[in-house]
Amino acid sequence: MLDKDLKSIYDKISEQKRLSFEDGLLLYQSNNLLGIGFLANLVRERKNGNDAFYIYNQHINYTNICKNGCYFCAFSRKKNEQGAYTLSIEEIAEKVRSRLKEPITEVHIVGGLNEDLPYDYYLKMLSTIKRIKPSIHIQAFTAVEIAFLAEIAGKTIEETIIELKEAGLGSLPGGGAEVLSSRVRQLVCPEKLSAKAWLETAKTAHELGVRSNATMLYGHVETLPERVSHLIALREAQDETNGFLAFIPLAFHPQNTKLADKKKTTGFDDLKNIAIARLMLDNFQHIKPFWIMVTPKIAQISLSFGADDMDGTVIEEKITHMAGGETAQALPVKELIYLIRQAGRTPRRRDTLYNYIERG
Ligand code: V47
Ligand code: SF4
Repeated sequence: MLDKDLKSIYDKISEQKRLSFEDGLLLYQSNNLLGIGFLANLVRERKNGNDAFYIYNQHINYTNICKNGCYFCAFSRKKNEQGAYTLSIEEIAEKVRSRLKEPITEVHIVGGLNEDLPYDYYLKMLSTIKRIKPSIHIQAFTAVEIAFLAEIAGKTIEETIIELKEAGLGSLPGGGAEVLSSRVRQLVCPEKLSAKAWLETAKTAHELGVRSNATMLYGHVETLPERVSHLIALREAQDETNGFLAFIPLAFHPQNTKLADKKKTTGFDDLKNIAIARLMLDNFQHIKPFWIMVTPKIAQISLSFGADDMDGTVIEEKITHMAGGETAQALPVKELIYLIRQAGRTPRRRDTLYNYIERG
């Protein structure tokens, strides 16, 4: 199953040696999907045994009005454009209140960069949710939103994170990383926070005790070496802070975007990407395919290709669905458990920080 090139990577993996840029490129250039998956599975089982995690969570996208207008985004709107929306604090509160009976442990909040919202809106959003359900972990605002909030508040990134944390922020989602390359950002999101600033913001959060995720949006204009460099940039940041919880590859959905001429990613590329991430990111504990983007079927298979986390119930997702995503809006817990069991793994309900939760 392993040809000569993959055998050399097998040797490194067996000795727990770090893979180089060249190794990463070699993996991306190989079409030996089963060989790459086999290697990734070795690392996956070494790190997480037979566990496959999932979480009972709820997503809220508070506004789609965004000044950035990234070319890959079908979710964002300009202020007066049809379909533009902003949820009031009361509407957000109602979304949380309406599901109080469910054992949701995390609310995951991401939105656009809306210049009409005051800094206070974000603080109120956090404190209101915490008042309604004090035990909930709020995973909110990507590094891009954090940098924007600091700008509108006239504060440093550090001061902003401290205040958000006091208001109830638990951790940051991993969005906004896209591909950490100035060439790619210039082509697909020229207005967005730079790669360097994204990494600095994530590291500042980690230093303040706020963990975060990291993502990579793949399948548009990026080259294979740029994917490898992205993974290495994350690995180096993780060496410094150890603050990243999980890596989530995000498969680009082209429909309704300015890059609509691009093809959708294939299952082959999705699995390869997950497996290579598992192999390159030796200091990340968790690799999480987002089933909303890669489909529940690919997410399930990926549990044998390096992944150890099925994300969660999600409940109401807009970013992928506005870009032509055809997956369901939510997966019932029963279905997640079924998919995990059918893959021969042990389902583990987790909280945001990957502590086991007994199912009630
Ligand atoms: O940064 C935007 C991506 C991200 C498209 O941390 C698209 O657990 C695909 O942060 N096709 C936001 N992707 C979502 C996000 C996230 C999602 C799931 C889990 C976690 C986590 C975080 O969505 C953006 C961008 O990279 N995105 N448009 C699109 N057309
Ligand atoms: Fe705005 Fe985020 Fe969409 Fe970019 S990806 S346009 S920053 S909402």
